[in-house]
Amino acid sequence: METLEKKSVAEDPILEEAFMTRLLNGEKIEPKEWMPENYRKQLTRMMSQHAHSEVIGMQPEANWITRAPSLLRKVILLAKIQDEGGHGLYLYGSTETLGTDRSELIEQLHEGKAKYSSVFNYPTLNWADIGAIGWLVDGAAIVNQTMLAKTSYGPYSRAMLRICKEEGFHNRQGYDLMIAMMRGTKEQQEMAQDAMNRWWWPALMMFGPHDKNSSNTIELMKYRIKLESNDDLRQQFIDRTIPQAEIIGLTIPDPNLKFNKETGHYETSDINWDEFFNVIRGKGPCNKQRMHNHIQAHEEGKWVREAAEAYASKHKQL
Ligand code: BYC
Repeated sequence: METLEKKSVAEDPILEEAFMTRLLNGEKIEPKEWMPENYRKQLTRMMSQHAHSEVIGMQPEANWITRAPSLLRKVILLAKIQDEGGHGLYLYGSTETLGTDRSELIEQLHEGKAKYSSVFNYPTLNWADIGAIGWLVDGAAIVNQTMLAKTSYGPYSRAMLRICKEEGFHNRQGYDLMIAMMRGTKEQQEMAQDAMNRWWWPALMMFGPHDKNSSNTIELMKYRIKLESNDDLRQQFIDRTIPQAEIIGLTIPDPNLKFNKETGHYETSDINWDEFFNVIRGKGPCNKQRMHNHIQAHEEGKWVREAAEAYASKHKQL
């Protein structure tokens, strides 16, 4: 695919001031408009990481397609996984508008230069994990993405609007699955609690490190790419999810959890940050497997890309 010409110049205080004024006025920035190089770099990093997460995130759920307990659950799961692939496509497309070709973004992922969400490096061990992913992982993603729908970059913001609508369905089907398990046998209830125990902390880690350790937040907020901090978003997720767990009889795996009546927020134990940093450095339980599968699928799909390119170039000549 043809790479868009990069329009920015590295430093230009006058253009930068005009750019910042546009951001303060709540204007969206569009692909061919001038933007500071750091704005482009931060967006490319974050959006490509987001695209990779959507696509890698298909793997833990796909693990259960052949074992879904009913035709209805299988159809729902297939539709959800297909949606995640579509989200990856919108996001790669949006990222390309910043001037980096998708093949380069994928190369960065395969070389370990680009990240994807830590949460997808955990295994799906029982059927209730599919419920926990929809309810907790998509639930965390929605909190983050509802904020990103107001981001300053037009193509990212528009992709988020559509993605959030689909994530709403994903979240709902996950919670519905957990409700069904909690209404089931003692064994099914134990499976649901086991899934809750294993996915709660990784879901909280999705929001990234504490604000004081978040190297990118200040610049991202200055450029109105991110409008709220990691800790603020994480707190919103905690506050809305705990009552949902309690109402269906699930226990949050945190002995120190308490509700602070004065602040109106739940307080949790601190997250195991050693675990988080290990996972994002490639040492989580499934990092190797996820990358191996992605690289293999990419290589096996080479002929499709070649055929599509040959067709496109022939079509251009006609
Ligand atoms: N995992 O300065 P910080 C989905 C990295 S998928 C891995 O706070 P930032 C779904 C961070 O990149 C939806 N790495 O970063 C799909 C940085 O390293 P670099 C996924 C993480 O950017 C299928 C360093 O740690 N959502 O819904 O300010 C099935 C310091 O962090 C993580 C998105 O991708 C992490 N969790 O904030 C089901 C949302 N956290 O890059 C569901 C878009 C941090 O400097 N992304 N790091 O080397 C974001 O909103 C932000 O990038 C983050 C991090 C909140 C993730």
